[in-house]
Amino acid sequence: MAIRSNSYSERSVTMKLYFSQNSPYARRPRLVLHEAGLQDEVEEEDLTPRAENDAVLFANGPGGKVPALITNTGAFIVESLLICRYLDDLSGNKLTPPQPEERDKAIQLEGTASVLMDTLYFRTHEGRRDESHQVSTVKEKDAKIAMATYDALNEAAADFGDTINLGIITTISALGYADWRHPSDNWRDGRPLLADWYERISNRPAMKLTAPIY
Ligand SMILES: N[C@@H](CCC(=O)N[C@@H](CS)C(=O)NCC(=O)O)C(=O)O
Repeated sequence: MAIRSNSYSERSVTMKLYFSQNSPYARRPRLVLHEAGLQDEVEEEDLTPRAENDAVLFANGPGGKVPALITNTGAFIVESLLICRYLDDLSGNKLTPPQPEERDKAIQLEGTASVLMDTLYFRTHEGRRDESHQVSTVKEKDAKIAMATYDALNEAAADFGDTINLGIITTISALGYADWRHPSDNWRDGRPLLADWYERISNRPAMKLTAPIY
């Protein structure tokens, strides 16, 4: 598999972020892009991974997944966490708190919310397998992790205020996905801090623009 060559001259070409509207992973870098004000530097293209779009995704790299970023040096970067870091760096770290304590708290939050996103995503896929092949202990364990993660996020929400950072962005992406794919988790129940914060933050234009559609 050929990896795209570095044929672009630096800063001469707008970067491109491939996304799919309902991918929680793709929502993370999209939120970074909009919250850090990088709209003029990075163009977005909806490339939902399905057969007709595979050619573009696979032509650039072996994963065939969104999100993916083509940089202005021609590199093709995958993995939401890396793309978020790349874009934040480009913005002059607008979404990373400068103080060590706040920065570390934001990274801890990002990790917790990443665990939630993965566990929700895996549970969705386990649930799609033929009933006879599903492993109930896997689904139960993932559901238990999700519940513990919602609790941890509720506790952390006491300090969220109206701050936007990479941890907050991952939290929004994971909870938006939970509402879509796992509404029966009822994550708001007994977690008023998280529920109230989410209600408020969801009104921001970037949150509305990137919310899953269903
Ligand atoms: N670890 C990756 C996960 C990306 C991922 O799984 N993306 C999904 C969409 S939510 C995808 O492109 N799936 C298409 C496929 O697997 O064919 C990340 O953080 O970016």
